[in-house]
Amino acid sequence: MKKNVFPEGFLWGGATAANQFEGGWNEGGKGLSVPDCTSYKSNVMKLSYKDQHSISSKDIEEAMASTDVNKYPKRHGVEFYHHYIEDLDLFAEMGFKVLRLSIQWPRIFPKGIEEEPNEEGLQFYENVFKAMKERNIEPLVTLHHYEMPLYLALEYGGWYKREVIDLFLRFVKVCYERYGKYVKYWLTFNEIDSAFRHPFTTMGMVEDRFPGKNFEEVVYQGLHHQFVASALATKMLKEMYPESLMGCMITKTLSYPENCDPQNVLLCEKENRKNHFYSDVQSRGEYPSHIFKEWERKGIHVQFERGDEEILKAYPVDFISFSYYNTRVSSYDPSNKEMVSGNLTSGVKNPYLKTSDWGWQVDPTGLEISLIQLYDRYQKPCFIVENGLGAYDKVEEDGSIIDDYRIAYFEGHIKAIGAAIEEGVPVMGYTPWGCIDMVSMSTSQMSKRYGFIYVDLDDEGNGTYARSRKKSFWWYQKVIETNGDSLADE
Ligand code: BGP
Repeated sequence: MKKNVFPEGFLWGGATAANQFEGGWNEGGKGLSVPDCTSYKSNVMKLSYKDQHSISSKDIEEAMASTDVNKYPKRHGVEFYHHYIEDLDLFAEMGFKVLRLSIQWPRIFPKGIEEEPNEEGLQFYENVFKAMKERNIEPLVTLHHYEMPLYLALEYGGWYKREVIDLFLRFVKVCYERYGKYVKYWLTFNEIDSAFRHPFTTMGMVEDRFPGKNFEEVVYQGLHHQFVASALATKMLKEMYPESLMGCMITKTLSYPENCDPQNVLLCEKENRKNHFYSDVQSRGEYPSHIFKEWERKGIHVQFERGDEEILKAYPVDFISFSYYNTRVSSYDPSNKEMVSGNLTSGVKNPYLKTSDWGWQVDPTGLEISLIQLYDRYQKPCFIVENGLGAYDKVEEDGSIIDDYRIAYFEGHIKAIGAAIEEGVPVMGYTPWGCIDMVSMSTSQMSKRYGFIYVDLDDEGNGTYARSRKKSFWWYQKVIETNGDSLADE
């Protein structure tokens, strides 16, 4: 990589989500959130995908009756709620220009249906935004990062009920009114495409609560409501803060064909197109025709109300944000082939790639391809709002953590971003996931660590929550200080 590749004002920083980071699950008037009910299973790595992620009404009842924070680790997160000054100081020391964080809906509207917001919850985020301003850290706010009030999941079938759009917009309006002066960059739904991978967390939907219904149709209906809500939240932002910017957020699951057999290439094309369906709706403002064809084939009916299509068209997002962890291989005949998993997907192993401790395939070049693909498709600026390596870290006797594997991972991916910029892609910024260790979304483990900052806490909830700097902390500090030039060739 050459010097001076990253533009002036490039937004270097890190990414978090309240449900994995914040803790304070029953403090400050907060209501129960969907992820407060996802449990840690000590044998999680041995379980099948289905057993890792399935949730029933019975599991939820059990969770509601329990005050255990170690069985439900997202309840304690890493206690940002009580450590936010210390954490923001550490981010500022690294030189962060931006911090991605989410506002938990049930902290502001505990059940989601109240007429008036919960002042204590509002005040908490206001304190955080003020403290960020004092440290010159720009917020990038996700309005919905798997954090629907549990009440709505149980009483409304999550996003299945159309009324939820209005309830969400009530929450969004309060956020804009109170925080609009601090926040310029917003995202509506985190990884909106995860609706099918984990409908409970993304949509507040539990399959056993829809007896006799085609659950795929139910999820598509909820998704349509989220698309409409996203466009209306964009409309409201433009009316209240015309200078502010709204982004969509997808999981970029780039697929490669297994080989040049046209059948594999065709399948790969279709898989990539399916991944782009979500950003197509949010950026182009219309459903791609292949989705209507799919519904026709499957006999799926999704109810559109009058005006929905106009709303989607009139209020597309300003920029394309995405998470990027791994790539996939499309094979029309996957039998007898080695399989790998990654970010709640699985596929055939790519022989050219190494895998992480959790079996996710590491592929920096795929990030350059993804940026080129997304920019060519939408011609809108791109923002990588999640990327990182979940790994086991070892604390040495002197307390240091030598995470050279993480440094190597980031070096490869940041150079790939530089290469995409050299190819003409406008990239707004880069916020590595879990810039401080936090509870894993998929496995609820603490041992799956992504951070530049270590948090003393284990999978069972033992630890002091003390923060310490890993070797990558100073490495990233240097990258930011030199605007990426520390990685340039001599
Ligand atoms: C994304 C989610 C994050 C996050 C990350 C890493 O899909 O948006 O919330 O946690 O993946 O996944 P995990 O924590 O399961 O390793």
